[in-house]
Amino acid sequence: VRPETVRLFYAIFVPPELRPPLEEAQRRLKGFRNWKPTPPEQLHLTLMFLGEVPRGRLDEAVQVGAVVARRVAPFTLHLGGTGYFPPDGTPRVWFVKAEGAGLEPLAAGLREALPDLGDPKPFKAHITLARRKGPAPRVGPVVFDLEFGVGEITLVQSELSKQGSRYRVLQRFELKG
Ligand code: 2AM
Repeated sequence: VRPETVRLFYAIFVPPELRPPLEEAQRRLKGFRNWKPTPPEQLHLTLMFLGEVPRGRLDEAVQVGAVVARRVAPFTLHLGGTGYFPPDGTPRVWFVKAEGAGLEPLAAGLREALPDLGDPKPFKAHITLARRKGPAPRVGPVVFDLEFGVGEITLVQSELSKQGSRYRVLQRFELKG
């Protein structure tokens, strides 16, 4: 049976040519079984996590992606230093911070268009490098100085399985601004 809801998020994916430096940083986690690095092809920045959405609202999510993307111009995304969520206490996520002119307008536009979806936590632009599944030490900070051009955003379906989540790109939306 097909589930009645789909787990959705809007994202910006790291282009293949930017993966190697992130993978190099991820190698610091080798040997710590409880750190699960994000597979390179899954490295992304979440603009908005919609959660479980009724299938009947998929078209709406596609429309919203198109409308919001059309209003924002292509921009440069800058990747800076790493950090942990939560910042104090037991870390669950090791991330790299991202900055770029289009991020806030995209994140805000998507939230305004879909006010009843997602979670109310403020948007924090980051790319998850690894998730911590149990006891494992922190690693020292890494400071990247990487940039890439963002010309599109994507609507992604996340399928949860024992091996982790599988992402399926449902639609790409060109930025037009
Ligand atoms: P994260 O990488 O910081 O965990 C798919 O799950 C994407 O949506 C992930 O990038 C995840 O961010 C993000 N996300 C944001 N809020 C979420 C939530 N409440 N539950 C699951 N994923 C969430």
